[in-house]
Amino acid sequence: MLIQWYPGHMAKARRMLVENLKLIDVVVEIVDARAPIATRNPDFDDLFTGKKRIALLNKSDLADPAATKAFIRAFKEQGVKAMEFVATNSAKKAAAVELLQGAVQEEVDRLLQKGVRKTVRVMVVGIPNVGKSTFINRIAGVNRAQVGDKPGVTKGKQWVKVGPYLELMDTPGLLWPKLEDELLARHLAFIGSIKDDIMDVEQLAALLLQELMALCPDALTARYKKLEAGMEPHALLEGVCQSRGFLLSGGLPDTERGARIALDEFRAGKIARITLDKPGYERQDGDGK
Ligand SMILES: Nc1nc2c(ncn2[C@@H]2O[C@H](COP(=O)(O)OP(=O)(O)O)[C@@H](O)[C@H]2O)c(=O)[nH]1
Ligand SMILES: [Mg+2]
Repeated sequence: MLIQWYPGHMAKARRMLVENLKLIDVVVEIVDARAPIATRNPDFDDLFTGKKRIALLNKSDLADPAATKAFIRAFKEQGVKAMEFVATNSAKKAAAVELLQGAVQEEVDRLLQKGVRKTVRVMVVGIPNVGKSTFINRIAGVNRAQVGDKPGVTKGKQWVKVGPYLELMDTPGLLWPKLEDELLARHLAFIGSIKDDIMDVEQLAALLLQELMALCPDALTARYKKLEAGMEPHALLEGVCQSRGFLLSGGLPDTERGARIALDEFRAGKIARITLDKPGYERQDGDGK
């Protein structure tokens, strides 16, 4: 399904992360709350062995709140500290800073007894477009990390100081070499973590509409009035065009326009707050080897 999944610059970025690991006290992995399994990089288990790790379920404003809570419980059961977050507002900023610093509190206290105030260094990692840079800017309170609405905006390494004793390192989005799980691949594509220009958008939108019809039929049919349960994926896409009057001369549905609109509206949270992944799902790829 996907070409150019693991471009050369990612292998280079991975090496850069490894070289900087010795400087790091805590690793914060940002995942997308709409797909907390699909947006976790399975490679990170090997890469960050022995490091303190925190999972941050970002964009929780777009996800189903009950599902987010279930995922946080599941992370905690695996021994991973986790919290939900919305990097585009400040509501949980203080709680996040506390979680970051608390992750190495023992070491901070130990050094303090020797009269040394430790600077906690946090590496912020994750796949492209989950909100790493937005998170750093939120925590640091200034616009210092570059933010983009497309994957791949953060190219190099970037340190950002948050007060005198906390530093965050922004990193480029990292994927893993083999994406073999079709369902998770779709979820990544639906939320926009894979560049659209390497996929067939019409096929992608049709599959998204099919999945939404199963997950939230009421919200979907309320937004696009011509849709009905039981329609085939391509018929759903045509139904979006009919609902919006996206017709070409001759009356044929403009499915390319319909596809872009359906994807954009889903990604902006306009259909409903939806979580695509299910807690407990066992991934079929990416053992990192
Ligand atoms: N709705 C919503 N959008 C977010 C959130 N965090 C980041 N974004 C948006 O997601 C896009 C990618 O953010 P960016 O920080 O560049 O991602 P990065 O590639 O991981 O550094 C931008 O358009 C952000 O405004 C969030 O919590 N909620
Ligand atoms: Mg970035």
